[in-house]
Amino acid sequence: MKPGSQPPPNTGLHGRLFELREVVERRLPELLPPLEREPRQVHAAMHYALTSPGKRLRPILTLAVAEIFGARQGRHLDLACTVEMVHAASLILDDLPSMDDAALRRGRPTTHREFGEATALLASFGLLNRAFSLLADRGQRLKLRRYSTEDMVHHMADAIGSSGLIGGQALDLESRPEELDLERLEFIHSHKTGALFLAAGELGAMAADARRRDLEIISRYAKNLGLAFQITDDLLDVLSTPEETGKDVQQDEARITFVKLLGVVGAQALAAELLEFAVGSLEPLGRRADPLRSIARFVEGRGH
Ligand code: GRG
Repeated sequence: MKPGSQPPPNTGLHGRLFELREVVERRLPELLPPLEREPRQVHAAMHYALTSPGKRLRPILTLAVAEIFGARQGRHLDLACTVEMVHAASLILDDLPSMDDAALRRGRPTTHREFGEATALLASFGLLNRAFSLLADRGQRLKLRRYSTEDMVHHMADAIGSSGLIGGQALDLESRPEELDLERLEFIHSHKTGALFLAAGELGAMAADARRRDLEIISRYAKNLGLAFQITDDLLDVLSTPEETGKDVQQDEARITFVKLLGVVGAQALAAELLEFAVGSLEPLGRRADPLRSIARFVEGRGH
């Protein structure tokens, strides 16, 4: 470690997943415009939001999926990083005063608290556009047989759009607590959180030119993983301290969450069930899907 640099945060990731996180960490800042280039404030906010210490679980998922289908890491790393860029862009928006009004994210002031709202908004759109520009460029370089660059761009755009993240977020904001039953809550979060996990997994399979039926296996796995992840996020909110999550805790007080509907034990049971489905769908891939089983175990561990 360089003198003066910070130790990596304790993400709870081990083995290959930890190594993949390191690889992503090193690459992310290299993919953004340099800090000294104008508009400096927007570029600083893009770097701030993207490189603050997150788990990098979504790009790890992309890389792990691509690896099990035999892709070489150097070829799909930047594609995996585009998923983290979209995630960082969504976190900036999610934290805004008109949305969650959060003060703290990843143990630091949220982007709008640090740079002001206008710069935070521009940084979010800057990250999204950088992600799509990279996706188009790196997708083309892969010269795949089964998938086109357009397939990748479509998948990502759909994941973010009003039938994905934006849709889930909109329904989350507009739903009155008394309208929320388990079915609606699952619908909201399979879009708001699940859609990007799905895109991350599918992008990994496409980047490795996986067969269509293997892509379907990954889609089933990633859908269940994404929803389980959100449930464990709700569990963390009640079971952890701000030091552990890096977020304002009990931020969910006014919101309906899986824990509020099902209780801690019920939410843990639902997460476990979804993860069992996720892991069950990997059966045809045999032992080579072990890294994806490790990701599922990691997610389950967060909710205890
Ligand atoms: C236009 C990209 C875009 C989005 C607009 C604001 C919005 C619509 C959607 C919100 C999506 C969102 C932030 C969902 C929450 C997902 C979630 C559980 C985030 C926490 O993820 P972690 O724990 O965070 O992986 P780290 O910090 O580790 O990356």
